[in-house]
Amino acid sequence: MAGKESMKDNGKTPQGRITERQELRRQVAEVVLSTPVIDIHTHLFPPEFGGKNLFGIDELLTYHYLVAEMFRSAAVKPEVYWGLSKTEQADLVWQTLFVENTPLSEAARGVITVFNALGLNANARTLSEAREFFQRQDPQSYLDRVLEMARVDAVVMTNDLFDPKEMQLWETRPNVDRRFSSTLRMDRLLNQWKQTSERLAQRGYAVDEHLSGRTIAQLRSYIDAGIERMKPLYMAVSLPDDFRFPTGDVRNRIINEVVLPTARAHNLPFALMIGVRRGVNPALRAAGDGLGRADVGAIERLCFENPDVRFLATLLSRENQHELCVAARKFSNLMPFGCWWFLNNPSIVAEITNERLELLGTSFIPQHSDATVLEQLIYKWQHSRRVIADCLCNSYEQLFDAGRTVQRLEIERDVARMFSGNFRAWVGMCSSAKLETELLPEGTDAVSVR
Ligand code: RAT
Ligand code: ZN
Repeated sequence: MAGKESMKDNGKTPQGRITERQELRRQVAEVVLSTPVIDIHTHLFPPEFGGKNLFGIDELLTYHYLVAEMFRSAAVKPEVYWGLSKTEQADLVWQTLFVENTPLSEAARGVITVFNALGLNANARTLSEAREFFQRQDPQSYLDRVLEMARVDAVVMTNDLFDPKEMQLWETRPNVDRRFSSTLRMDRLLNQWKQTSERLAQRGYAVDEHLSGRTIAQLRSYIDAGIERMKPLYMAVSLPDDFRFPTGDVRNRIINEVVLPTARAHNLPFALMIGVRRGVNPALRAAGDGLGRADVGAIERLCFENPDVRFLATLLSRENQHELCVAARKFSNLMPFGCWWFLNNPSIVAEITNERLELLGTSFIPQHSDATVLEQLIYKWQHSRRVIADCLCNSYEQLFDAGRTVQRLEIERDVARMFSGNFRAWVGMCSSAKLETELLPEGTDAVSVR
């Protein structure tokens, strides 16, 4: 290992520079496993949202990632499966993927990680012990425990302001758990405008399918009211693989005339999640979505035309990941985030994280959980942290080989930047000046996180 300072027995120089690979691996793992994270995209809700707060074994096993896998091994037709009760569905998934087969897939292994973390028997043949355990839990203290286990400091929800039922919940819940922040999900606005405009018109809004008359102004004030109520950190949309920009179609017009002006007016970033092909096999319902390769040129164009708007971007196709890194090198208003959905597998997370470290240093957000069920935070973060630690270690080792050692404080700074600092700065959770003083070790030059 490189480094001209004299080596101490413990693998560190008197200045705290780490000079042994084993010691480096130990310290990086320690920092990555213990640094609190902001989970910037989930589908979780706090207990005050009642039935939307999903936790427990039946929810875990009926997660659509597992349901898709179950259909590959069980001789059950989708229409029969959907007619079962949730308990029966969970039993079938357990029997199929965990008893009759070895749970080798990432989503199935995740359940095993959760069982172990909670002290449950991962070799059980039935779910009775697990069901008893989850029934005993008090939602509030259990939430505290799970967040602590996952070392998740803050959870960002996905909130649909075009869903009247969800909006009704917001009206009656003035105090949301402070660890949960909201985002405004724009899918119904941007992907189903015809139906959404009809529903809004029925509710008395002066909007129409062709965006004529007062439609744009009405949409702006509808969203402004949602922002006032929900105090979101950003706006977000999932888009199909064939999303193009600019085109002048109705979606492009709503982006240009409603979403981007709202982003400017409220200083809110806009998150683009591109590449999903909804309903490739509709019989599988939520498990039936697929993916396709997106046009990164559309993101570049949005960033170029709107230098005053901050964009977050995650792409579903593995083939898009390198292009996204290159686009981020061109546009400092673009923040790549997460290894989304079908990419959240160790081999692919490693590949993407290495690519991002090599092209972007620490100026990206390596992961989000996309958790829908509370306990998924445990496995998704545990699995991701291990991979990220390995990738980071490799990068530091390469740096050592090139002639530079790192200190513990530098590792802590780097991980804090990726796990929370980049996001905080992007959404204005605190000023970057504050971040710099919080995160940077003494005597190190301040580097802007933006
Ligand atoms: O990852 C998922 O669970 C997907 O089903 C979607 O929720 C996706 O993440 C999305 O936000 O659209
Ligand atoms: Zn999601």
